[in-house]
Amino acid sequence: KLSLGLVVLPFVPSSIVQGQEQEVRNERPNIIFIMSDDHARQAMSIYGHPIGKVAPTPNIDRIGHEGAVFQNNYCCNSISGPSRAAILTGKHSHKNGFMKNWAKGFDGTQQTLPKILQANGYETAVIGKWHLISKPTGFDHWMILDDQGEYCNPHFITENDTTRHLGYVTDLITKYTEEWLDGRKDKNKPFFLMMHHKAVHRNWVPAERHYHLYEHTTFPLPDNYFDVYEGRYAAQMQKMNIYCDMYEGHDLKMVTGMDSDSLLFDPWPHAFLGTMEPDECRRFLDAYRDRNNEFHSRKRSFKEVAEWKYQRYLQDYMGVVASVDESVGEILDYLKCTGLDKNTIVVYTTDQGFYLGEHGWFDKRFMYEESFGMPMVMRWPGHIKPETQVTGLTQNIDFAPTFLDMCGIEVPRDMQGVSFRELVETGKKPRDWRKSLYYHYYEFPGFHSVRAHYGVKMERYKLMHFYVEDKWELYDLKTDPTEMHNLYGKQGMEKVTAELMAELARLQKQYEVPQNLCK
Ligand code: SGN
Ligand code: CA
Repeated sequence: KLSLGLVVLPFVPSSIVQGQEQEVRNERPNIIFIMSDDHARQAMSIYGHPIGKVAPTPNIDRIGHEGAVFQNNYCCNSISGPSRAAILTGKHSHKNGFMKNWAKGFDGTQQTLPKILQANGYETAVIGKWHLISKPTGFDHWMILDDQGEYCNPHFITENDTTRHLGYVTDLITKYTEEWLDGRKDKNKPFFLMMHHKAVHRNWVPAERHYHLYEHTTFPLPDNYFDVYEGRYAAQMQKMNIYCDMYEGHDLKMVTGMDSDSLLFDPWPHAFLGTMEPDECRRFLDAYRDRNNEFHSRKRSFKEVAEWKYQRYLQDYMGVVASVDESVGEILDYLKCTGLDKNTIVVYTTDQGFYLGEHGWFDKRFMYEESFGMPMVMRWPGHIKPETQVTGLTQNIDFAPTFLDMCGIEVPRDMQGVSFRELVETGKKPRDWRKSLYYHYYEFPGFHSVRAHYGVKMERYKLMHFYVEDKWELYDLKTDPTEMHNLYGKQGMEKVTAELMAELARLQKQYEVPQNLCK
């Protein structure tokens, strides 16, 4: 039965990798969309960054090696709820109505990807972080974390109740995902599963088996860790600096002194140590004791403390990544064992990028590359060749149209994203592929004090406008990939600036951005 006025097209694979023909069945594919939270591109070894080299992610990389790695994938608004809403709807924030994390709930009556898939015969489920201040719609099964969710013994919400579940959040989500896959009612139906981890979100509490994993690892400090933000107004005004703004107890697990069990500043104890059972809490504090004692064993300069904090941050962050990577490995093994791997598209991505000490920061929100970029890998045997590199500009608003296209379902005209199926299946950019991306961040005032801004990214240049304060920034990503030198207003940049301004205006018109949202 069709609804929403949609047409199911006969499923014809648009390209078949030689030698794998026998594996491609003329069936609509299943989709497992695995999305973590705040997982930086720098922290996935397939992207070749020095951090990924020190702490590799072999299972996530496996998806990319067996399929495609997206080199230029971006979000449209670098924050959780808005990115999730863009993925569900294929629309920019101003169109789907979810522009900030905390303003109002997602309007679940609108058209969404799971609803369309469901109406076209897919069994749909979401398990894990939802973070849209609303009940999921369009899912046959849902089991979501309460708000951001807790790392230890988290609460899950279902249609019936909210219950605390004993265990580590990443492992529980993996378990419930496999249980759902096992228990699907009609195994002849294709399925669409959104598996959404809480990890790697703040405050970076590793699974107990990983407490010591990176304890003695030294991570490479970014060159611009001590950035002073010259010529960049909004960067000067933010509050997301590792050595100034990170909470020493909550985030860095620092204690008051030698052999102390009292954390330094932790504004939300109920969401951290308070979630652990007494024996778990003891083992946690014991695990950090020697390294915290070592910190207190001598006096350190401001710079030394700042560098120490970076190491502690990365050790915990990558410890949390380790369990996500294990989870991905487990799901891939599950698919192989059950034979589902042959006709299942597997995606691993995250809701937006993140800073791992670049500019001295953690968190996201800015249109600078680290947080604007969204790492993504995708495998689909018989359709995506191993080791495919996707270099065209893609964005989270494209996911819904792409999945519909891959499932042989017509893409509704009002979706603003476009299908990148051809890009990923051929590894080549169609000639008319987009040359620019639009970005718009709204959440100010808000956590971390990042000023509202919109902007345009083209292959080489990026223009950003912090519109409330009317401050512009322009970067040449070829000569300045870490965006340290604001070229706006500099001599010789007039022509480039005019071109970017025109492109920005064109995109705002194309996407129908109301002018009152740009002031
Ligand atoms: C929490 C975090 C912030 C983070 C937002 C949004 N503080 O409020 O650091 O920016 O979530 O993150 S915490 O100490 O409570 O974790 S998002 O990924 O959900 O958008
Ligand atoms: Ca996030």
